[in-house]
Order: sequence, then C-alpha cells, then structure tokens
Amino acid sequence: MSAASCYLGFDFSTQQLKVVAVDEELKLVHRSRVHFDSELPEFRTRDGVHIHSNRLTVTSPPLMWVKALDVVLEKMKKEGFEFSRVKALSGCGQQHGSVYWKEGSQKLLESLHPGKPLHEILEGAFAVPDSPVWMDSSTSEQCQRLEVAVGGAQRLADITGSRAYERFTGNQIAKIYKTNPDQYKKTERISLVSSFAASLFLGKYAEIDYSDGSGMNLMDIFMKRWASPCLDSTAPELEEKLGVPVPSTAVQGQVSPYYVGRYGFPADCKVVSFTGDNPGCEHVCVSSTGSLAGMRLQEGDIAVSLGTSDTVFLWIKEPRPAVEGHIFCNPIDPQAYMALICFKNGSLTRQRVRNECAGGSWDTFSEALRSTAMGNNGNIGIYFDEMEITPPTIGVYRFNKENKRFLELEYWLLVEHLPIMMFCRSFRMCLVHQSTQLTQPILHA
Ligand code: 5FX
Repeated sequence: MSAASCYLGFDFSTQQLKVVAVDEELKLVHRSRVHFDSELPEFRTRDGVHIHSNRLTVTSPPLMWVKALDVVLEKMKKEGFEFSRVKALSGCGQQHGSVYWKEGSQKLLESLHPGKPLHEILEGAFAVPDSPVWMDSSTSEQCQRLEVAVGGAQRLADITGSRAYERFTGNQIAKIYKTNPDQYKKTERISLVSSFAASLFLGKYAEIDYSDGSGMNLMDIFMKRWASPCLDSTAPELEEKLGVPVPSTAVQGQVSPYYVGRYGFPADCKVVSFTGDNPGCEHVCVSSTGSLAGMRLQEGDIAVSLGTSDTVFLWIKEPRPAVEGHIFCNPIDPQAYMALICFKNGSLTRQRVRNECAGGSWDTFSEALRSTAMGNNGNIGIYFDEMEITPPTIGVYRFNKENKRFLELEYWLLVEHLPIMMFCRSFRMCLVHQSTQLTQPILHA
C-alpha cells in the first residue's frame, strides 16, 4: 500500500457494519465488515434486530454497534491497514433509529482510554439498552397525537416533510417518554444511529445532520431547525437532549485521541457529519448501500435501492410534501431536497420466498422467472411478512388472473405439503361439484 492519503466511510446498517477506504481518486483501497448475527452472537439478534412478541416493536442493542466498531477496526489493524493515512472519515447509519445516552456519558466519551476496547468503556452508557430502529411500527398512538397537536397530517408534512410515521424518531421518543419516563429522565442526549456513530469517533456528542434529522417528524425542513410545536407535543426538555442540527457536509471535529493512541490515526483526521443510509453522506463516505451521495445522484436522477428495506428516491429542487412518502433535506446541496418512499419488506422477504420456492438459490429463482411468461399469466403475489410501511398492511396477497385471492393456507399446503394440497383440492372440487350439481366428479384442478 502506498503512503498516499485515504478516506474512510462507515455504514452502520441494519444487519452489519461496513467500512470502505478510498484514495484521492475515489479508488477503493480497503473494505471490511462485521455481520451482527454471526460475528456478535452474544447480542442474540436475528438479521440485526430483536422483533418483540407483538411483532410491532423492533429494537437493536446500541452496545452491539459499539462492539462491531471495535471488531472492524481490529480486523483492519490485523490486515495491516495504515490508519496513519486517513485524512478524514464519515459515514451513515440506518435512518430513524435512536440512541439514548445516559447521564455522565459525555464524560465517558471525553476520556476514552486507548488501552481498552470501546464496548468495555461504554457498557453502562445507554439509558435505553435496546434502541428502537426503523423497522418498528409500535407508535401509532403517538403518531395520532402528534398530527392532532400540529393541526393534521398535511400540516405536519408541510413542516417536517412527512406525516407522522411510526418509525420516525420523534414518535419513538414520545413512546419512551410515556412508557419509560425514568429512562427518558436519565437520558442526557439523544442521537440518531448516524450521529451516535460520529460521536464514537469524535469523543463527544456529534450533532444531528439536516438530512437524517428530516426523518424524525421533529425538524422544520425549510428552516432547518427543530419545530417547537413538534418538540412540545413529543417530550419535555427535548431540545437540550437533541443538540443543534448542522449541515450534512459539516466537519464536526477531529478524531478523539483514543484513535490516535490505539490505531495510529493522525491527530488532525477530520470527522465529517454522519447521515442516514439513504441520503448517504458527504463525498468522503462511499457507502456501499444505495444512497443519494454514494451513487452521486444529480437532479433528475431516480435511484432504487434494494436492501433490508427497499427505497426509491430522487433529487428535487421544489418539494411539495404530501401525506404519502417523505421529503428529506438533501445531503449535498443545502438548497435542494430528496424525495423518498420506503418499503419495509425488502431483501428479507425476497430471501424467504427464494428459500421456499428455489431451495435458497438465486440462480434457480432467476431460472424460474426466465421460464415463466412475462406478467406470469396474470397471477400476482404481494408479500408483507412484517407490517409494511407503504401501504400499512401485513400478510401475503396472491391473486390469479380472474383476480381471485389465493388463500395463504393453500399456498402453504402447496409449498410445504404438496400431497395434502392435492387431496384438499380434490376435496374442494368435489364440494364444488356437489353444489353445482355436476354429474361427473372433478378430481383435480
Ligand atoms: C428509510 O426511511 C428507512 O426507514 C429505511 O430505508 C432505513 O433507512 C434502512 F436502514
């Protein structure tokens, strides 16, 4: 490896932590990752999250993200990565998720000892040990209350870029304040996943950036500051706990001496605001998930990102917020915006169907697609394994070309128990036969 400068981009996504290093020409010089379920099994996540028994509450332990950072940096060290070359770093995180730093954590961050891994130092730093994440749909009550408080769904969208959404951070904060007032009281600072990750590098609380801050139902996206009516109806003393939002391109400081001592980063290595995974972030971050900045989108471009969530987003100049979809501040151009629609049932649902129908092989899955007529002869299946965001519904919806719903039970029998299915279909046909007074029995469909 030559001694030229390089830049690091971290991506704290739902299922893993990824890091890439690029040189001055944006050429990839290093890549590493930590997969939460398999490499940090002690946190007992499935696909990076805990889905609670009501199937609406979805959380992840912030300490797992801290430990993932320890592991990835140790991996890089072992592989001989020269941290002394890093001029600046930035990154992104899954949007909307929130981290609740306990009283006294600022002091802990300021005095990180390079002899210890971060997860040992920060073990007791979180007032809420399991952070709500973007897959959570448990805050309908808080959403309703917020919309009523500000004058309706459209009014809220006109201010914050979105009507009230369950996963948006303000509604998550309101739920914690209501259900766990003690945890809320003990919270010194609330970060998004992105600003939490930046805080780990800065050794102090990082500010929330405008772009990721737009996914909270708390920020006025035109004035780029917290919207008082939203704060007031969410929780008391919230403004102090949130800090001051800053541009997504702001340099927030230099790396903490911890990284200089433990890994050999230069003392003047800059930390640029981290932002959400869909906005992506400043040019120093080359996120490997789909993101507006990482894909270098320009006005008029539309991107589709197929990840744990599926999103469609575009760069816009004149936003008109509506009650469906979101408007976020643009992470690159402070005058511009980005529009986004998010679908929760993305890659995990696709993989589930692939496993059931194609023995876990994408090749077999693709072959099945290729060998079927375009349009699938009018048959269509829509799969919402978890409560969807757009539209808010759950279940499997399969229709034949006559637009008749094919019941899930039949589908389950067909896939799992073909012989029983054959029997049931014959049986049903016999019933049909009886009710329609046919003279000959129909044995199979
Ligand atoms: C966007 O609004 C979303 O909720 C998701 O795409 C998350 O950012 C996934 F991490």
